Formats: sequence, structure tokens, C-alpha cells
Amino acid sequence: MTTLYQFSFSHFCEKARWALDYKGANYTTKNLLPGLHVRVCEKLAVAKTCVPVLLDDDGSAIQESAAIIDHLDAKHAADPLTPHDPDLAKEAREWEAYLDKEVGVTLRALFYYHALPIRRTALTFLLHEGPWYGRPLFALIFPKLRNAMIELMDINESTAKDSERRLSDAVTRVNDQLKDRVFLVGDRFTRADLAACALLEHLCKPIEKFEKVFPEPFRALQEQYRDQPFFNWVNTVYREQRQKSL
Ligand SMILES: N[C@@H](CCC(=O)N[C@@H](CS)C(=O)NCC(=O)O)C(=O)O
Repeated sequence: MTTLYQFSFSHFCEKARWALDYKGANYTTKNLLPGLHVRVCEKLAVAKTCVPVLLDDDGSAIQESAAIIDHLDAKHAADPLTPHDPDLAKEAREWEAYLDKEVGVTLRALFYYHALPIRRTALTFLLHEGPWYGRPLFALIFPKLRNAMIELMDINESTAKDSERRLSDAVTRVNDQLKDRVFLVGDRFTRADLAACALLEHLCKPIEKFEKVFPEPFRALQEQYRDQPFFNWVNTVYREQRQKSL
């Protein structure tokens, strides 16, 4: 059975889940605990320590959301997420790479900058849908894990400010691109739209049960962007494309 190794709360993992659902793939998810995931990645013999990792039923392990989309497009040719036209394909990939970096990484840094200092809040997200032993284990290892995460993601006041600026530039670019079009690239849904919406999900479309748990400054960020065109667009694409995929 095809298995997606993931952190359930991660927006990069949502990218991979959406692509799998869009393709109608038959798969199961395996929710990992941050920190302990490193051993799993070692066992899967992938190059880096990050998730998502897709273990295909043919035994191949594919790491990172963009590579997973490539793999799924190669395996399920119908409804490609990468346009057939080479110029549009290039454009879609460039948008995706840009959004991964300028939205995916910056929004995550901002989120954890505000969430990690509040132990209960941080644990809500880190343990979300994870194995039962997460809670007792994290009661012991949380301070160490928090420091490791701060170091890994280079989280501090100055990088948080920089992330805020970069995120604002990126969503402005998305707003500009969507001025006279429905999708970011060409005239149909592609991996560029999927990446933008999955990565912006927590900002624009907070999962109901998390809504009140989000740290206050992150909720303020949501309010700050609520009236911008991209915010409504993300919600519309989720309604029209994501629901259809489920
Ligand atoms: N470029 C990667 C980014 C994945 C990523 O950063 N995953 C994070 C969770 S959001 C992770 O696994 N971090 C822990 C680590 O790198 O060891 C992708 O698109 O999949």
C-alpha cells in the first residue's frame, strides 16, 4: 500500500496529500513525531530528514512535495498537475519553487516564532494526529526539541521580521498575477495553484478546531490579509478543487 509519511499539520505535507487526492491515488498516511521522524527517514533511505516522503507500492521512496507531484504526474497521466506545454510547465514549476520558499518557509518560520514559546500551543500542533506516546514523550523532550527547531529553522526576531516582509511580497505577487485570471498559470488548475493554496491554507482557511489555538500574533496576520484578493481565492480554490479531490 502506498504510504505518505508526514506531519499532519505541515503545509508541505498538505501539498502532497492534495496531489494524491487529486490523482485519486489509493494511499494511507503515517503521522510522525517531529524529532523521531529522522530515524524513519533514515530507514526509508532518503537523502534529507524532511517530510513528506511517499513510499510507493513499488518500494520507491520519494521525498519532498515537488518530487512527489512529479512522480504522481508520471504515474497517473490523466489530469496532469504539470501542463503539457513546456513553457507553461516551466512557469508552473517556477511558481511552485518560489512559493515553497517565499510562502512555505516564511509562513512556517513566522508560525513557529509565535507558537514555540507557548508550550501548550506548540504541542497542540506538533502532536496533532500523531501516535499516542507523543504526549508523554514530549512532556520530557519538548524543551530540547524546541531548541532544535529554533536552530533548524533559524527562528529569531530578525528572521521573523524578514519572513513577514517576504511573505507580504509573495502574496502581493500572487494578488497581481490573479488580477485578470482564475489560475496562476495558463487557464487551468496546476501545481502552481495547488502549491499556493496548500501553503497558504493555515493563513487563509484555518482548520476550525485550530482557529482559537493559533497564537494571537498569527491570528492578527490572518486578519491583516483577510481583505486581500489571494485570501478569498485560496478559499474558493479549496472549495472548488480540493473538495472535488476528496
Ligand atoms: N522542500 C520540502 C520541504 C519539506 C519540509 O520542510 N518539511 C518540514 C515539515 S514542514 C520537515 O520535515 N522538517 C523537519 C526536517 O527537515 O527534518 C518539500 O517541499 O517537501
